[in-house]
Amino acid sequence: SFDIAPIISRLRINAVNDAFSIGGHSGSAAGARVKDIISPVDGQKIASVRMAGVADYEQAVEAARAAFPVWRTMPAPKRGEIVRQIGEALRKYKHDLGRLVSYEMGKSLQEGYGEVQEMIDICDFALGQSRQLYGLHMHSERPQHRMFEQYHPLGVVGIISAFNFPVAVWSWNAMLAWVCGDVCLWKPSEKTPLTAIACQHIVHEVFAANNVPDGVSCLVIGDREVGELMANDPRVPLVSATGSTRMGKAVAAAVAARLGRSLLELGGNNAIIITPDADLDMALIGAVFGAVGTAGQRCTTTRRLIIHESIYQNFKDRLVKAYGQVRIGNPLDEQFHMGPLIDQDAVRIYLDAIDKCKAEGGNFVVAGGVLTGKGYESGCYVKPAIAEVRNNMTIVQHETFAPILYLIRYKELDEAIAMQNDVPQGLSSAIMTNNLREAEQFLSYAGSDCGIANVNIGTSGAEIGGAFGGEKETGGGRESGSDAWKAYMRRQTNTVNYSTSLPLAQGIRFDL
Ligand code: UN1
Repeated sequence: SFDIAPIISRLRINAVNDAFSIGGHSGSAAGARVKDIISPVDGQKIASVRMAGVADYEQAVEAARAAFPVWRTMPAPKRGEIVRQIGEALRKYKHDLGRLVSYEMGKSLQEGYGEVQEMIDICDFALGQSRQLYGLHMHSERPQHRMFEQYHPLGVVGIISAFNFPVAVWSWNAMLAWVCGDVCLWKPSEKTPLTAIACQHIVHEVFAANNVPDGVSCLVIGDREVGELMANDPRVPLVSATGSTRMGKAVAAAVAARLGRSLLELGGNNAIIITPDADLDMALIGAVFGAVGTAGQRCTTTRRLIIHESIYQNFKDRLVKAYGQVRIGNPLDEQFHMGPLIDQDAVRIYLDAIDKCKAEGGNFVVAGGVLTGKGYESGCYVKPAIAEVRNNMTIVQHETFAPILYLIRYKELDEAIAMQNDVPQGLSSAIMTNNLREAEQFLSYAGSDCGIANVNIGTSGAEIGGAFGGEKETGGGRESGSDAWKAYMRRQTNTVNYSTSLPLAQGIRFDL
């Protein structure tokens, strides 16, 4: 059996004391509720954490506020240099942190390492960005006037992250926020607090070596209540939240009520369109990895395949055969492709979705089910399933965070694109084709309505350099690369008059 203890100790997780943490100092109000963190891999308890209450939250947010004036005074490239050092520290801890991600969350070891790599990549990106927080210069309509804009830090950025990418999505937010001069208050998923505590220690090691005040990185382990405190707190000008659409709507409403900003990255219902001109070998790998990778628990997971009728039977047969080769088991053992779901609640939701799909007339060509017996003692391992459905079925319109793949057939590309778009979510999408006209139509204004649209690549596995996020119920936010940094700053337009008179804009005359 896998021994997590040395990793826990190398990552310095003394979890029971870590209800909240301000830099390297952790604490907990007396009487705090204790939660056991159970690995979905083997059902063993990894550690217990204390859940923060209002007083803990208060201490953390005040520490963050106190650190802000110091941090924002440091030049952005200097902040970038510190983020570079965080990237170096993550390289040093990649092996341990990747294993802990895999053990606490259940994703395959390859994906656990991939997640840490994604953090390292965003550190590199943020370092470069720290010298490129550009505003524009514009020509004034008035003589001897200079007009320009600049970006200033916002203050405390609240980050609510989900269990499925327990650390990478936090790092997209935190690394950019830090180079932008903001301070961060992080509420990780209560299902995966240990990786968050490990990251807090890694970051603190670097911050302490650079005399950065503790409050620049604050962590609060808690449940929904802590998220609500953050969403309602005017001291937190930006709340960046990743998770379900239900959670996002609640956060958005609370933040909007105080006219704060929210940055939302919510559910997806991602489809791949497979046309007669597709390379079917590539389509097969893209579809299978997209559907079973991370056991179907990515927001970018491939949930629907929209397949042309002329290749439908052939592709379905190949898919069924490929699913027969997917090895399910301990994600820390690299012979397995797919690990467990996060917990038994997720298993119940998966089983319920299968029942609902059947009740609506779905035809399962690969049956699902819960795995039992040796190696599956945690009760969280399930079989990836495939069902033939209609796009308008209620269950197909819904994002089920599990490896259930829906097959839909189409005749005309217009119809395929319409079905791809005809869901409430708008995160990721893909077309498999070697036909230029089909590809360009898919990418055009009349094509995919998603934030991410790929050609000959599956729906998951975006690189950090692009803006990440989606439309409609996905929440509209963009994180990570491109100009996503702008969400973490406030823009100020400046006009300077260096003449000896005071001409008014729009030619208005006002003489005294
Ligand atoms: C998520 O599932 O919340 O594009 C993020 C991907 C990963 C990030 C997924 N790079 O699949």
